[in-house]
Amino acid sequence: MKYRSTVMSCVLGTAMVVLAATAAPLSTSAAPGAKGHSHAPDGQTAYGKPGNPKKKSRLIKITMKDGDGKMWFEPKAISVKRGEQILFKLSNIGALDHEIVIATLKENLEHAKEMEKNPDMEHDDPNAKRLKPNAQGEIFWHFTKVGKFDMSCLIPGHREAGMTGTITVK
Ligand SMILES: [Cu+2]
Repeated sequence: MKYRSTVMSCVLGTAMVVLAATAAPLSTSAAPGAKGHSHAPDGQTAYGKPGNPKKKSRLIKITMKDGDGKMWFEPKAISVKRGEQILFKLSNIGALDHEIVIATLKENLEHAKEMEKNPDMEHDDPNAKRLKPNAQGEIFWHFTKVGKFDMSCLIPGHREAGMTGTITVK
């Protein structure tokens, strides 16, 4: 529930950016709520934007696993070409709930701290998916920017237990 209000504040933040831009087109100052991540009108972020299902995509399978005190994704490293749309087919074959959040490393580390305060925060954003054991899901993402990005499970303790990986966009 807490997360939804965070999303709302992000939406409000975007609205304020738009209003500020209308009032003073040359202003480049950040609006309140814009820190951490920004939401452009088309969902553009520092790590890309939600995919367009009408355009072609490449499928990548990611499996979530846990056992012996460890938790991880398979594969742990993914390589993408700039401009590619990726359909991530997610499968949780572990014994616990898991999630995957795609973002910059900085954003995911900040987000992880919020999650420690609000462990029940659930994600249903285009860049994130939470799955119960034996559940499957999808993320459809358009990698529009070159860089090295992070994919992590932000349920408290999981990233630390190994549930993190990298997405390199070339
Ligand atoms: Cu997890």
